[in-house]
Amino acid sequence: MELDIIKSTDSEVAELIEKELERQRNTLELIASENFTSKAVMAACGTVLTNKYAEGKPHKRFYNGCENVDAIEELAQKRCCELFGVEHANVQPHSGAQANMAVFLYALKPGDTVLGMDLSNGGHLSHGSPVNFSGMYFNIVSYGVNENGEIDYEDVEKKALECKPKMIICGASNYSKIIDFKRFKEIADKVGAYLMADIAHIAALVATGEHPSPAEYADFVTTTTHKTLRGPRGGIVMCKQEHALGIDKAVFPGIQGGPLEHIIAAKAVALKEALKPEFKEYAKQIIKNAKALADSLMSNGMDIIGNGTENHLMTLDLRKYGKTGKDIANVLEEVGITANKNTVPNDPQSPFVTSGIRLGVPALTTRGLKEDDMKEVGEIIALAVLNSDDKEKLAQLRERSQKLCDKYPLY
Ligand code: DSN
Repeated sequence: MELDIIKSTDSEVAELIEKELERQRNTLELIASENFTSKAVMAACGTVLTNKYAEGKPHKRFYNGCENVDAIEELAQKRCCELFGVEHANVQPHSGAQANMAVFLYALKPGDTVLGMDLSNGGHLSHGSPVNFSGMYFNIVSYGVNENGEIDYEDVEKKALECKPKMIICGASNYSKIIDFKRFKEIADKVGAYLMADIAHIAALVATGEHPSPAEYADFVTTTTHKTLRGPRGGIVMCKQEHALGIDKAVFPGIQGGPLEHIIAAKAVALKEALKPEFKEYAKQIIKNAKALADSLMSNGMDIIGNGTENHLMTLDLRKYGKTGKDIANVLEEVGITANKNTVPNDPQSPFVTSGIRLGVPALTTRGLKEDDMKEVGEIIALAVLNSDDKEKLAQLRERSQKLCDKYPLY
């Protein structure tokens, strides 16, 4: 940590960073989209590369002095193509939403129809939410999930045949089943639509074969780099060679200016880590840990949408206890567990209140927790739900979660 250097210039910011480090060390992180990068990834973010402007792409920049960032960006592209088995990768998007926006800009005209997963059913803002550019400038038709939290592919096909979308989006922010990319491709082909797969959440699982890959089916594959992939905050668009030029132009100058070469360097480092055999073990452990957590919660009487999980996350359904996601997320924070409220299928509560909690294990798996530990985490969560008004019991649970934090030190 470079905290001492920051401290000598700005003690206020340094102190807040220090507090955040302590928060991360002393809480159990179950937000499904968060993770802990390696020190190497973090160090790359804080390098002299932040000083460099490099609009354009490697060897076709608008400014001089780009030979080093060219080589770094090419390394990131090459590693990404190798890891995901794709023909082309643009590693410049500042985020997953920017990666998705670039695909929209390249593949669609304003007003075109897009079929995407509804946000409150597990989709993403940038898959057509009315409050996002995607929902404002395009005609969005949404599909959802059934009570078991599964995509109804018949329904997706029916909707596609009715609305004839120019693009279908698959991939989600809260979906605990395997996504059938082949089936989505068949539907897209029936109506002549592009297929975009947003694998932000499951990137590590896809990269390591723990989840089927969309690479051979989707025209565009987008991801973030900071979730299961364990890199810096950022996005990537992958595509077949025929779309490479158009996607590159959509990223720059279409929606972004200068790329963040320090973050691209960190992406390169993370992608190198993800190509190592240890990363395969990490992805396997994510699956085992998620299953262990779901089993522990269910054996302690909790309802999980779909009765389990096939990936890294699950949704705890609080309806039978008459409790809300908003309240329980706060209770969990009190016992040292960070998670987010989330809607359940056909949620009677608004998205600001919700009846569910999304739980994901990538960060705790990075920290080293194994199945037995997840059993304990499941018990702590269940007891917190059942005793949410009992301050004394919650204090005891806080001690139990602190024990796990102490057993697996962070940084
Ligand atoms: N905010 C992310 C998540 O939590 O899934 C999606 O962008």
